Amino acid sequence: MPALVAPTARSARSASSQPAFSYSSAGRHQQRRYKGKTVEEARSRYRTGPFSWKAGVLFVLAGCGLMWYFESEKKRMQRQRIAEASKGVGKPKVGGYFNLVDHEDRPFSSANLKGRYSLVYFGFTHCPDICPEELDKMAQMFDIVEAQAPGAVTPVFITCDPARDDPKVLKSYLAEFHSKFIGLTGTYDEIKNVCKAYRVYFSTPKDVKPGQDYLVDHSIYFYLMDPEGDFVEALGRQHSPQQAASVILEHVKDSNK
Ligand SMILES: [Cu+2]
Repeated sequence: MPALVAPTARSARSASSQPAFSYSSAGRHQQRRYKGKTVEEARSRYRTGPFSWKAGVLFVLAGCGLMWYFESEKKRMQRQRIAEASKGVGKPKVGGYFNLVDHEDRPFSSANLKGRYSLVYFGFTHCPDICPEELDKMAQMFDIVEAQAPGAVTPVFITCDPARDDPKVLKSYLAEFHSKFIGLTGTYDEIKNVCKAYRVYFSTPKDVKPGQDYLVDHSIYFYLMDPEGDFVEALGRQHSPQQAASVILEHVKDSNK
């Protein structure tokens, strides 16, 4: 009997699950094959079975990938809808042709903005707090955009107060915020028309005496215009500089596709 039950180290491991074989060479062979098969089966099941950890990880990754793809596609479609809706027929057009002068007293028309996105802000240099705050914000978002897409966007400040904001005033004022900002001014009527084109509320008094102090109401929006000069989206106070920059960069990326 001792020979019968002298198990090898291997068979000892699975002894409990093995039936008691009688000791014969055929039986021993069978027993080994049987054991070998189960171990291999167990191993292969562990490696490639439908519920192995690798398959699980792959499954989760594929799921995440698909979700990411559909989410980003959905967002892209939404942006496209926003861009298309603002171009749409029957919608009041925002923006359009203008012919003004820049902060260097050079002629500057809407044609100078073609070929690139532009970020257009309306304000006036005597504005006590809103314009300085918004121009700081504009400088921040412009820097973020520039870092990722250099030269993609032209930042423009159009004054609503042409009587006081001549090119020289614009130049020194805007230099405090960003060296790349382009300041635009013109005659009272030219400015009134460009405000009208951009749907900016215009309340500038017409005949102001020199030295007279007055405030100008104006909308607080950054108008994102596409390379064709069509309105894309208005970025407002609800956007942080980072969020606004992300919105701009997404549109810029869409247009490069
Ligand atoms: Cu202002």
